[in-house]
Amino acid sequence: MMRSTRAPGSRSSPKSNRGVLSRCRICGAQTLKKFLSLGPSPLANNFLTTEQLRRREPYFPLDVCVCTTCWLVQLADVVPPETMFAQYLYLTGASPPMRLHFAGLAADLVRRFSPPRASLIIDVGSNDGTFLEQAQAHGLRGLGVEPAANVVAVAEARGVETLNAFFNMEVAERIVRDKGPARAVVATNVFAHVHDLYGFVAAAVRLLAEDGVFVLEVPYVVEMLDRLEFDTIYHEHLSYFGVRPLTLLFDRFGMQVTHVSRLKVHGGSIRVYAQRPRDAAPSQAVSELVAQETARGLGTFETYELFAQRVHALKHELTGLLRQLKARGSRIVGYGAPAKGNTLLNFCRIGTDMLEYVIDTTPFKHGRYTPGMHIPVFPETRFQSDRPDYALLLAWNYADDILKKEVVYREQGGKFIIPIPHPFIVS
Ligand code: JHZ
Ligand code: ZN
Repeated sequence: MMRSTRAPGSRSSPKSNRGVLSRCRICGAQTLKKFLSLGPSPLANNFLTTEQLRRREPYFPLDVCVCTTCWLVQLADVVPPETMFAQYLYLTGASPPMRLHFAGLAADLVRRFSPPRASLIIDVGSNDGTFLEQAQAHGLRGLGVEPAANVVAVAEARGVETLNAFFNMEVAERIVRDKGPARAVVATNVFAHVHDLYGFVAAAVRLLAEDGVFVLEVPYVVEMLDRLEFDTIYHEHLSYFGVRPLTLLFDRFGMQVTHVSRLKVHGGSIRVYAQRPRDAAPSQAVSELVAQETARGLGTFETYELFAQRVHALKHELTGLLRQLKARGSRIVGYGAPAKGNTLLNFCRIGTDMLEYVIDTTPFKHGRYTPGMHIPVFPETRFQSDRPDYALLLAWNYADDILKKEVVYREQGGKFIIPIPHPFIVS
């Protein structure tokens, strides 16, 4: 199903099954303007087995555009979703802070909307059922929709009923027929993965009861720009949302963004609530964030050009620091093997000459190699027994928790390198 494209640096024209967008995926205008190219890149979650190391790896362009009409930041290159999501190595529950986060989301839903007992809650892109498990603990009825069969098996094993499917109108119709309408449709860290945003929202609206609420969580583009989180750019993430483009999108469905709150997860995200207009008036937070986005320059192309310049400067700073440490004979490993780590490693060309290995808590990733740079991934125990001089914190979004967890390593002289927004060493 998946065809190989060019290797990095190769000049041959890319052959691939990808699609290239000429119109903005929200407003439809032909006003996409490229501001950053991260080069041909492998798929960020395509951790390779030893067997796959011997074959040619698929590479796709990783160019970022902004629509100068509605100012949605987006990728024009669309890798077919089956290529990325039919099997998925990321497990939400592998990161303890995410378990806490989703317990908070379940409590928030109950507090704000007081759903009656056994109300139906649909989680789209439900992964291993971490959120629905929490919703079920509040007496709600959960149903997940998840395209990756290997991940569905993990969710089912923890008692979360999950449909193995990509979410669309047909799936929504089927759920309404079999289970009735939903009190809430939740979509966390999946909306950015969706090429057909209109089809997705139409299906969610079809699924919602009259008084239902659509709850989205997406990484916030303002945080990406402010904190130089360029590594969150990879093929899975087709859109980088601000509040303004989201209000335009929901408006087309007669839905209103009624509240937005800012969250710490994934380097800074927004939780967005959309409802039918008669259910609630928008909170002040919605207009405040839209105004802040304009003040931050989100509607000006120079803002994005400046970001691109800062990304290139960061690459030089980080690789310079790593080279300096290696020249002194230090041993360095990678801490965490998040998808975004692979954007960072590939863009900065950091390979086994710099990092001996990376460690990660996700069993699916163990024994594999990072896409592109081919660094081996080991369980955490390797790090604990080995105690290298430095750990490059690829999972920088969990810095607080990881620095606490690794207090013994740090007390024994181990140091962390936090790569963004500026390389920073923590003893
Ligand atoms: P983490 C994910 O991206 C997946 P990733 C997805 N593509 C998405 O959209 C974004 O989030 C928003 C490990 N770890 O959560 C677990 C440790 O080893 O930053 C994970 O593999 N030790 C859907 O992949 C990785 O790090 C630890 O102590 O960038 C973190 O991945 C902890 C806390 C985590 O997301
Ligand atoms: Zn647009």
